[in-house]
Amino acid sequence: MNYSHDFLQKMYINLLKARMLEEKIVELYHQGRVPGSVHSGVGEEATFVGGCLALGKNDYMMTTHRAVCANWIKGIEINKIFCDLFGKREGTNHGKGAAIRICSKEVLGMSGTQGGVFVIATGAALSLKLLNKKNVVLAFFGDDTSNRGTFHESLNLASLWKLPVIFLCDNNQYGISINMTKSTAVANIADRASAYNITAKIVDGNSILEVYETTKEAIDYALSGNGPYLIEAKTYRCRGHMEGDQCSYRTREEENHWLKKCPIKRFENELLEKGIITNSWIDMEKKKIVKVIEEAIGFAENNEDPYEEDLFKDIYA
Ligand SMILES: Cc1ncc(C[n+]2csc(CCOP(=O)(O)OP(=O)(O)O)c2C)c(N)n1
Repeated sequence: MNYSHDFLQKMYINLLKARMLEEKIVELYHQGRVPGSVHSGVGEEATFVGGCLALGKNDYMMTTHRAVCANWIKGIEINKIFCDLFGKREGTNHGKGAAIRICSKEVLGMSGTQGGVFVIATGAALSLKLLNKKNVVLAFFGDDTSNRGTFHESLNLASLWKLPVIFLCDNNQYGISINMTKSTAVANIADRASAYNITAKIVDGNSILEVYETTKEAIDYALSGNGPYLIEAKTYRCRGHMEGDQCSYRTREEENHWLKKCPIKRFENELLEKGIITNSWIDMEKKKIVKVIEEAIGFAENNEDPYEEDLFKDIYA
């Protein structure tokens, strides 16, 4: 596909935003400023950003516990994201869910319960179909989560009812400390799609262009009434399952091998070689992002803690 320089620059800026946000969250966590747990998405940004950029404003997106950055790219205000991270009142979950339960109209929410994403995304796609809306749901999920029953039940119904849902697996090869080869009976998550008559494609999850183009293809496919689509993006979780994990279950060689495949550096080099961006432009864009992030942190730090009477608001029972 041919892209304008403006669009490629926009993609790169979004990759930078994702990386800088993920790194900032890690830093704040280790300073004791983020309560709860942090599951960093460093290394997987091309998958999250490529998928989100393919979506329209009224398409839905859903993530797991890992992709805080995807929420920013999809359109949630950064001030709100930091309020969530700090457990403040003006966060999307009003101080009730910290880092892994960001939730708003643009995104259906992060699912900290492994497998929740499939049922919620499939249900949302059913409502889009019943309401005759020309939109899709993009559901990110981890490789290990495809071992849960909800994956199989949801894919079956989504296929049977031809629902406009795209299941995008960020296959980072690990479920906590277990390599996929020890937990999962198939070599590729995409292999599971044929059991439900679902079209699937494997992409390089560290290539933003591959993820973006395939997600666009999947959206066209779903909007033409063909039903769901599964994308498996092969990538790597550069940090531990959660902050504090020493990663004693894998080798430093393996980590270094993947560090060299950094999705941001890779796209940066491609654009630099083509003269689409320059080093001084990169510095300028980084400074702008630092400012936005620092201002959002300031906003959140000065935000109120939830009130006692907020405790039972926005919950079902
Ligand atoms: C129902 C349920 N069972 C177990 C857990 C604990 N748990 C949290 S993340 C995780 C592994 C997830 O692996 P994967 O789906 O590959 O996503 P990743 O963490 O690699 O992004 C597990 C078992 C949970 N959150 N929910």
